[in-house]
Amino acid sequence: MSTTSRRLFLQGTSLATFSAALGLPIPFGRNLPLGLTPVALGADPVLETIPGKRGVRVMSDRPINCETPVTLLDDDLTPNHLHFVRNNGHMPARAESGELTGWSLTIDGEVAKPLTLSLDEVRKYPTVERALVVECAGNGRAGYNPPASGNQWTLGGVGCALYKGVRLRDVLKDAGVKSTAVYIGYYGEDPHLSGDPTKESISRGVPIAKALDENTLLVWEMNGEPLPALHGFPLRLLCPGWPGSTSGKWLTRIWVRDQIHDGTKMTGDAYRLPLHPVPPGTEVPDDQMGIIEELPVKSIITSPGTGIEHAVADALALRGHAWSGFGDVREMHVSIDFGQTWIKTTLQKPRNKYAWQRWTEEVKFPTTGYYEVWARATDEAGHMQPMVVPGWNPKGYCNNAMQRIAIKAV
Ligand SMILES: Nc1nc2c(c(=O)[nH]1)N[C@H]1C(S)=C(S)[C@@H](COP(=O)(O)O)O[C@H]1N2
Ligand SMILES: [Mo]
Repeated sequence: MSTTSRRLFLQGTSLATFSAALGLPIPFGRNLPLGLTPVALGADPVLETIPGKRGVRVMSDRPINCETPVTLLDDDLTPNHLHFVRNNGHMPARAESGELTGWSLTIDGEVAKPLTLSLDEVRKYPTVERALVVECAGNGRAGYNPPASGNQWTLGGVGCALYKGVRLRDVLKDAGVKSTAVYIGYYGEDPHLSGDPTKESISRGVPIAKALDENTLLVWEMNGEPLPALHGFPLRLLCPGWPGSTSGKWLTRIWVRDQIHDGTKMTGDAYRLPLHPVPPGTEVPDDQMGIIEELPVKSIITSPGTGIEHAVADALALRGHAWSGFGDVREMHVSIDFGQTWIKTTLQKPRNKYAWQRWTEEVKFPTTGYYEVWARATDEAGHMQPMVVPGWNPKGYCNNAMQRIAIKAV
């Protein structure tokens, strides 16, 4: 081979590889200098924007994962363009095209009468509208040490949007759930990252009791709009209070199982915590891990942002939200003296169960200097947020440590 033809050969090989990895042709590929990797595939292959999102922090774009800066989470209802995204696979073509032809939802397994429903048929069940928190179980992962692999969520892997849909229980009752039913498993249309059509990106579920809970929904609308492509168009499952991963997007099937669902990311250490506390960094055998169910009580400070300067003569207005997988939040406190004393804040009732609750408070600082505001929620089950990161776990789930912000009183 001549030097030129060898160069062209190498160029062709790498272009084909790049093109496959990007999932796109590279029209000007012949101009790409040999040895130069496309930016989108480089060491930090993160696009700064995701179509449909504004202001979010993109952690990865293949698959798409982005969190919301905590100060942008102040709305009672998180707008669609600010709601975090957690994808495990590629976006389904249907979500991007908005095409409904060929879509249906199948309910099968341990049911007397399997159902296959069009979206119009799903919509015929009694409609409910609920503001619901969706939180990724990995939200807060960045706080663990030794660090856990995966997206380094800080505080913004959470949102509370208004959803319209029907109760899953009404559909399941129509199908006639058998007494052998113990769990449901969902399937969605999102292709596996490898492109292998026999693999699912994720297929999780919940025990039948949670599936039949009146708050577990099948939803097609988010904040008054058809479910956005990134959030599961045309239909998604919502299991509020539980790991976001149980709320299957781009839903096509619910399999009623006679055993705990064993789909992708149900087994091993995925979405599981050690059954007993372990020292940080421990390797925990699979049989010592249990499935995460209710997410722990948590709160955020949405205003002010950390690091502000504040005039010591003025009261400082604090605001945020609090929520828990175990029911309503009962009390919300803040401290400006590193936890010596606590001020009970004004806490609103949730709009409905599993919506987050607004808290507000005004504090005054005694003198100029450095302060921290610590924020701590307590739920009606009596759980309180810990001051430091809770029990270390191999995948870095369920970090509900109090949020702290820095204030310079001047
Ligand atoms: N089909 C499908 N459903 C899915 C996922 C996914 O990758 N594919 N991600 C899950 C995870 S891990 C989370 S935290 C939530 C995120 O929902 P959101 O992207 O609407 O915020 O969706 C869940 N449902
Ligand atoms: Mo998640």
